[in-house]
Amino acid sequence: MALERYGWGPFFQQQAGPQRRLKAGRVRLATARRAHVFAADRKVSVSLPRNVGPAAVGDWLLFEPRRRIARQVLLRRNALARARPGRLAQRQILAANVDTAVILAGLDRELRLRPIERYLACALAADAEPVIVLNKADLCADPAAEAAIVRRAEPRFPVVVTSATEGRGISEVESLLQPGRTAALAGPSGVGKSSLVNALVRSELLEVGAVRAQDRRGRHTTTRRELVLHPRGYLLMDIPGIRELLPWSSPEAVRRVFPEIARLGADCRYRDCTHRAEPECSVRGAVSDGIVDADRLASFVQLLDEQHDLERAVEERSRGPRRP
Ligand SMILES: Nc1nc2c(ncn2[C@@H]2O[C@H](COP(=O)(O)OP(=O)(O)O)[C@@H](O)[C@H]2O)c(=O)[nH]1
Ligand SMILES: [Mg+2]
Ligand SMILES: [Zn+2]
Repeated sequence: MALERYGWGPFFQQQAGPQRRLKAGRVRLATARRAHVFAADRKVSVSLPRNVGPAAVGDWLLFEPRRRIARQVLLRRNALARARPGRLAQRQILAANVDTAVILAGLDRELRLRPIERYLACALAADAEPVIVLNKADLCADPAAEAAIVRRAEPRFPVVVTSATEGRGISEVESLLQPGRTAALAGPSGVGKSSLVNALVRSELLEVGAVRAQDRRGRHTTTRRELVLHPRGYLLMDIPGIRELLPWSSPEAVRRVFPEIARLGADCRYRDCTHRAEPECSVRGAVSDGIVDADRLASFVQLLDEQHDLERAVEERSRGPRRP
């Protein structure tokens, strides 16, 4: 069926049921009141009534074809999400129904593993397959050495070196993407997400902004999250403009980002060891022995803290406002 090109499958079919009155569409981009969707045979813009609720890019919805009104946003298989900045307990969906999380870093500056770990916490919480892309290889003296560092830190995930502007490594990225499956591009502003989408589509579909020369940070040019169907059949989602990512993840998913630390933690003297100052901490022991990187442990501890805070905030919120 035509909808399968856009990632439709049994999970959504079951929710839609046998009815024929409503049509299904996948959200390409959305505002609070409207969603632009891929329907079976065309692109449609539909209104989003308040009772239907908000839709995120990548969501499936059912709409009345004549009146172009959405009637239901279908449950999503998964989502990449973060805590809304300044509102800890609120989840902001970055991309819905994602198969592959393409996590970008820029080789035009000092390599930082910490942001990659944050995006991994999002991806693994969603059970999306991570792919790490090191872009702007043309601005780096030794991209292979940088890639080796990332592969050593994250041996489980593919690491691809690209230059979106020079077309390098693009086919390797493409080899990791499959027809009917959705890849979301995530990473700090200015690393080249839109450029990579462009390089993959080989046309200037999205506006690409110039990096400010003095600080190399990208301008926030893509303010919309748009889903694109590539001629080869895979779907691409550009997640724009994230300055700081507080992953909407879980302590359990964070442990999966740092499996070697989680494993070592089982040997700590205290079951609930935070690996900070407790005696007989096997994780800190491994840091002393040079087996675990101290910064990586600090990152683990911080991400875990954040997720515990998040859990508490959500729990408090669900209990409602406190009485004086
Ligand atoms: N030299 C170089 N510049 C790049 C590369 N990829 C992106 N850029 C530039 O970096 C800036 C930000 O790119 P953009 O795709 O908008 O980043 P985004 O914010 O992640 O979407 C633009 O000026 C791009 O031309 C690359 O591989 N090499
Ligand atoms: Mg962009
Ligand atoms: Zn410990």
